Amino acid sequence: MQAVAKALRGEMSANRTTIMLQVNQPDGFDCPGCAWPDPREGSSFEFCENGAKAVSWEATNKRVTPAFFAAHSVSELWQREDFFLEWEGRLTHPMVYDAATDHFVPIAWDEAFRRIGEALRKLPDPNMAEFYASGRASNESAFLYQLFVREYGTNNFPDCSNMCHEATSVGLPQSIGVGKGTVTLEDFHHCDAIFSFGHNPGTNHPRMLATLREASLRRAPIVVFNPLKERSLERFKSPQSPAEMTVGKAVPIASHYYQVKIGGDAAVLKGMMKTLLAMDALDHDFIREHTTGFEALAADLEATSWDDIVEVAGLSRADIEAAATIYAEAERPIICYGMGITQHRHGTGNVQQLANLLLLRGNIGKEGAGICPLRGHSNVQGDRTVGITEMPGQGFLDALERVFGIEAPREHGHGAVAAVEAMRDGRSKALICLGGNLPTAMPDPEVCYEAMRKLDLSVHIATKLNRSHLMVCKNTFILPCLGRTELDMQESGPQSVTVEDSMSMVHASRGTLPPASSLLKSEPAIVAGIARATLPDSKIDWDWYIADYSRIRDAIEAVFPDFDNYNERVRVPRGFRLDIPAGRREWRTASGKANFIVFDSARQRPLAREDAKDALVLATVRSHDQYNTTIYGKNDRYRGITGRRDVVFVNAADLAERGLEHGDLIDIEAVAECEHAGAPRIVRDFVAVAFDIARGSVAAYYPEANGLVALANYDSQSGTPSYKSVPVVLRRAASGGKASHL
Ligand SMILES: Nc1nc2c(c(=O)[nH]1)N[C@H]1C(S)=C(S)[C@@H](COP(=O)(O)OP(=O)(O)OC[C@H]3O[C@@H](n4cnc5c(=O)[nH]c(N)nc54)[C@H](O)[C@@H]3O)O[C@H]1N2
Ligand SMILES: Nc1nc2c(c(=O)[nH]1)N[C@H]1C(S)=C(S)[C@@H](COP(=O)(O)OP(=O)(O)OC[C@H]3O[C@@H](n4cnc5c(=O)[nH]c(N)nc54)[C@H](O)[C@@H]3O)O[C@H]1N2
Ligand SMILES: [Mo]
Repeated sequence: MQAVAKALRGEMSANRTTIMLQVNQPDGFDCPGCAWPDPREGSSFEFCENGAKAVSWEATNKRVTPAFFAAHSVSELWQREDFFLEWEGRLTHPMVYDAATDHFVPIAWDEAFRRIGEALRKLPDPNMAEFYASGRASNESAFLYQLFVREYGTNNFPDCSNMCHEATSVGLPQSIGVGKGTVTLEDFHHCDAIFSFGHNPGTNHPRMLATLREASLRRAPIVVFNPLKERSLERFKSPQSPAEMTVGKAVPIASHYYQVKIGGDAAVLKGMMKTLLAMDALDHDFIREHTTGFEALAADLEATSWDDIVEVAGLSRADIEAAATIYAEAERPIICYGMGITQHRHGTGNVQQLANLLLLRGNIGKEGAGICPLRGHSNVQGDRTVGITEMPGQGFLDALERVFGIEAPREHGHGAVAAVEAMRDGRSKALICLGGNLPTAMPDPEVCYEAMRKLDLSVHIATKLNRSHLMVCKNTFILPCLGRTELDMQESGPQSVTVEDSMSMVHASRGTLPPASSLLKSEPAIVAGIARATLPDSKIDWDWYIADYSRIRDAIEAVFPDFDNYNERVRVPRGFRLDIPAGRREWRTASGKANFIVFDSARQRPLAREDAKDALVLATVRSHDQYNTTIYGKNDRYRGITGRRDVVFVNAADLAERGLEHGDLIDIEAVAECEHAGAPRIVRDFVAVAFDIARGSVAAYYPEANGLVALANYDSQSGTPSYKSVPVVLRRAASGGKASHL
């Protein structure tokens, strides 16, 4: 709890601090930190230092007012660190960029809406506008947003999912007919083994540690595959257990920790499946009754040699066989995974191998077993559910047309990479952002920044100032909105919104704090304001929906039968679960069965340019002190880093082989096969940190290392950027020095 108290101190006044008591309570607001669900009884929020940081970051007493913008020009703000921009506090007034003075100046809401509407109407084609969404938006704001955009006439919905779990959204429907996890929190109480691939829960889903601890205490094996030794996956001290806190005895988490090479998971999974085949540890009845593609999978596994598997995985055959044996002995295993699986050139293939492994033993659709993607943003899954997607299904569009009398565009639109490419090439001229920090989160900042500056219109609906707002173009607006913690008062009274967690539970969230400024509008109200001004002949009475959000929920229910009785069911504490057909062994795939999907091994040997000797593979990761592009501080407690973020974690033997040492300043050059020699992509003067990480694998922080990731380097199936497989070479920095501190 000490760390939680520290996270709050100085940020919030005493009465604001009591807000913590309402986080993730049935009548309070949903924690904006992550999408891990809460138990039916009580809340595990008290565990969560990083949830506390996310809440206090939003509930800060500091303000970014027109006086702040008058004092700082955009060029000056551009020179400041990302940390400074957000640290200055909450946005209070709608602002517009004034090129003559290079300052943002206040503007009245109606005038801002009018000018935005005019600019959008002026575009020759609605497909020249991009409508980004980050995953904090509630179901209500996301639904209205997509409705507006489709009535306007495009399916250009780049969103943070495109950089995150798109490999899940694309991969799992092909495998099991649904792009979401199949387990509930309850299943974790019944499982007898947990396999964890490529996620770091101590930092990114801290409340999950309570669940892992409980499983460890009842001696369920927890098998971890991660190139880095992440301390919170090794052991955990529960703040709720006096014995663990005072005597200092931590509970071990991982029973087995395998340091797979970056990008080696598909090989590991193939090795595990090959072992199951050899042991004949398969559920033949399930395979016969519920699946297709087994023969092709088996043939491919036979044809794949152990030598290849071992080389790509970076693990011995004995280790992989041991892991497979634990899996085979479990009656009810759960597989959890995060960005270490999805953010690769073959992210979709990775996800599908996880599904294959489960299907071989009938481990989907039975209590205590299944697949568990750890979603990122607290409502990223819900935003997708209610229609934020560039690839809408025809049935959904039919329903929109039927319910609202609009004509929905049928052609698929742009995801995040395609949106940036279109802006870069001048094919798109407007960008509206419902939250987030798109160009900072994307690969290749230089390309993204330039693309932003070429637009005719950019609009940022945001709680805090960030770098994307400073990439100004002809017409740039910052529209300040209410956050989760704040009271949302509309004509019919205080409003609740709803969100969906990683396990498909939909529940209400109601803020109670007085808004950071009397001028703030809610996200749904801002979307409605833009819609009204853009579509004078709209079929939709936008203000009527804003007066009472239960009307928006009724509309969601009318479009999606799954939300049957939405307003009633969401009143129940903790809400209700959306149907996951695969969870009851109903496979909504084209074949009507669950599909084994063969991993094309050629895909795992991509990466480096031919002339690149000596390449290592770099993953960009989060520190303990950040929320995506929001940097809270420069420490990374569990990895032992203090006061800096310009570090690169390298195996000591890999350093020695290059004549380098811990603390040396080094330059990192990306050598992806899509890079042109002669146009080097380099970050300079990073500090080498000798770390317990797999040989051949290195790691650095996001977003500092984003300059190494090429926009063209993504998973061809899902479009997810390969933030976690960038081939690089390391060399002593031209400056030649050593870090002053580490
Ligand atoms: N406090 C906090 N919470 C957050 C966030 C945050 O930034 N801060 N972000 C939110 C969001 S949007 C998301 S998507 C999630 C992200 O949550 P995570 O998925 O945990 O995110 P990352 O830190 O990117 O890295 C995941 C892990 O993958 C490992 N890894 C890297 N490459 C590989 C590989 O090839 N194979 C395997 N097996 N492992 C690999 C890394 O060592 C790291 O431990 O967290 C959400 N929650
Ligand atoms: N190299 C590298 N790049 C990555 C990743 C990686 O692992 N490595 N991870 C990727 C992933 S998984 C993701 S999800 C993306 C994240 O990309 P984004 O979701 O675009 O980025 P965030 O940093 O979460 O956005 C932060 C901003 O959101 C705004 N904000 C906060 N709360 C609210 C709110 O309630 N409403 C509104 N309207 N705005 C709000 C604030 O202005 C804040 O500055 O980054 C991706 N980029
Ligand atoms: Mo994410």
